[in-house]
Parts: sequence; structure tokens; C-alpha cells
Amino acid sequence: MTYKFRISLTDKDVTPEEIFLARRRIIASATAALAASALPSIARAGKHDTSGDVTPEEYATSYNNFIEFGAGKSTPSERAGKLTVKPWSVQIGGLVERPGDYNLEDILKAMRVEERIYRFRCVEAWSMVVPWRGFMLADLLKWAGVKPQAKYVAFETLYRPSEMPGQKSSRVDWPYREGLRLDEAMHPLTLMATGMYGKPLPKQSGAPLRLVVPWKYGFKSIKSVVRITLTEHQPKTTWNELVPEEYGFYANVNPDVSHPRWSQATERRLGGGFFSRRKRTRLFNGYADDVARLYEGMDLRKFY
Ligand SMILES: Nc1nc2c(c(=O)[nH]1)N[C@H]1C(S)=C(S)[C@@H](COP(=O)(O)O)O[C@H]1N2
Ligand SMILES: [Mo]
Repeated sequence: MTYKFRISLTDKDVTPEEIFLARRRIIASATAALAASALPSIARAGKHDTSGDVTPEEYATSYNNFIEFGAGKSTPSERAGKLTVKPWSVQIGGLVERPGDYNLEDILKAMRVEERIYRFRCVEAWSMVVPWRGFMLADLLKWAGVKPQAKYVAFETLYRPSEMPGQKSSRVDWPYREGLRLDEAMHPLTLMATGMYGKPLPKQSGAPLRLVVPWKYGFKSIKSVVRITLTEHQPKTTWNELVPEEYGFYANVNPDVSHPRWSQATERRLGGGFFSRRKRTRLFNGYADDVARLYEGMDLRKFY
């Protein structure tokens, strides 16, 4: 089988980077422990207390997927620096009561920004635990007013090849697109992040505004969002269009449904060090109590 675009890596491919990162590990974990204890106001989201194993910040911000800045794990942090993130506007449209081109600063004045520590699981079987800062997507959608016919939410990333060199590749039909069913978008766990580790979002992490859906594979958590459209029909999404048999629309984390090229039963925590044990992957990335009801009637053993 050939793939139009291949960025998925196996552990074998990333070994040198892991060894490189391991050298800086001791300093990094000390910093993370400090960061975690310095954030007493963090909403630990009840039973989801993951604060004890927050991923060291420098791993979460130097090992990234952001194909607008190239296909490598370090290319986003190396190249995203020149991205202009201010001013930033978000166009909200489609089936909404108050469509418009909103300045991010005006949106933020209307939103309640909070801190949340979430697990994050990439489809490539690496994972991390990140203290995000952001607001509930539900609040933004209510603010814009969702019309009754709306059933899905479509998202688009900025298209600006002059600042995003990866967009010069024609293998992807830019901009990067993602989507959620409306009930997933309205779920209280679904976050629009504006920061992480108590600071504004770094550019490689999707500044100034990204989606975070903690129970789905990471590719759903679209970065640097400039357009949100409420639709009646399921929107087209970038990875699903590129390689439909590997990247579903739902993409809920599930240890029992293998990726066609590797198992999803276990995962490797970023920053854990080269010799650390893999962790067992949990259904819905550990958020099943909160989200399983959204998928009643769906056969979870199937690939969606
Ligand atoms: N616009 C855009 N959003 C994106 C991506 C991307 O390439 N472009 N990569 C996705 C993938 S595959 C993952 S795993 C996460 C990675 O987020 P992180 O780099 O902050 O860990 O971003 C997601 N959002
Ligand atoms: Mo990913």
C-alpha cells in the first residue's frame, strides 16, 4: 500500500530523538514538578487527577505534530517562531445565530478561562499529560448561538504558506480540517486551549487557539484555529481524507482497535525515558465514565 502522505512513525524511527531528550530529562522533570505545584488553582477535574505525572514541559513543546511546519517532530518547534499570532480572528459561521469574524481578544472577554490537566494520546502511540489553559468549546458555541439544524462542528487551521512552510506541499488539501459531532463539541471536557503550563500556548503547540479533545486521538485536536462552522452534515477532515483506513472521523482512543500498522494496546509517555515501561492504553483515554454515553449503540470494536 502506498500513502499519499506519511508522517506516522514507529518507536524505532524516534529512538535517537528519545535518547537526545533523555539527556535533558532530570532538569526537565524538576521543572515540571515545580510547575505542577505552582498551579494550585488547576481544576483537577474530580477523579481525573493526573497532576502527579504531568509531562515535562520541554518534551510537550519540542516533540510535536504540526504538518504546516513540516513532517518531523522537531520541525514545528524549530520553524513556528515566525508565525504571526496577533491579531487573530476566528470566523464563526454556518448554522449559528450570530455569525461573524471575531477578534480572539473579544472572544476571550466573554469566556471563562480555566486550567485543566488532561491526558493526551496520539494515534502514533505516544502520550503525554498536559496542564492546559482554555475555555469550554460549549461556551463559545452557546455565545454564537447554535441553530437547531446544526449537527456537526467543522474547524479549520490558518492557511498562510508564507509563514507555514509545510503548506507549500501539495500532498495535503490545505487548510488542515477537523470536525466533531455537535454533542461531542458541547461536552464539558472539550476545550479550546489558549495556554499550557501556565503560559500562553507556544506556536508549535497551536497558538493562539487550539482544540483539545482528550478522549480522541491527537489528530482531532486541531491547532491554530481560524474558522468554526456549524453544519448539518459530517464535515470532511484532513487525515480521514488522506488515509481513511487509518484515521477515522470519530477516532476515539481504544486499546482494542488496532491501527492497521500497529497495536493501540499500549503507549509510550513522552519524557518517560527510553527504558520506561509502556503504559496500557485506556478506553476513551481514561475518560469513559464521562463520554461513553455519547457512543451508545455504536459498536466500539469497529474502526470509526
Ligand atoms: N493544524 C494542525 N493541527 C494538528 C496537527 C497538524 O499537523 N496540524 N497535528 C495533530 C496531531 S497528529 C497531534 S498528535 C496533535 C499534536 O499536538 P502537540 O504537538 O501539541 O502534542 O496536534 C494535532 N493538531
Ligand atoms: Mo497525532
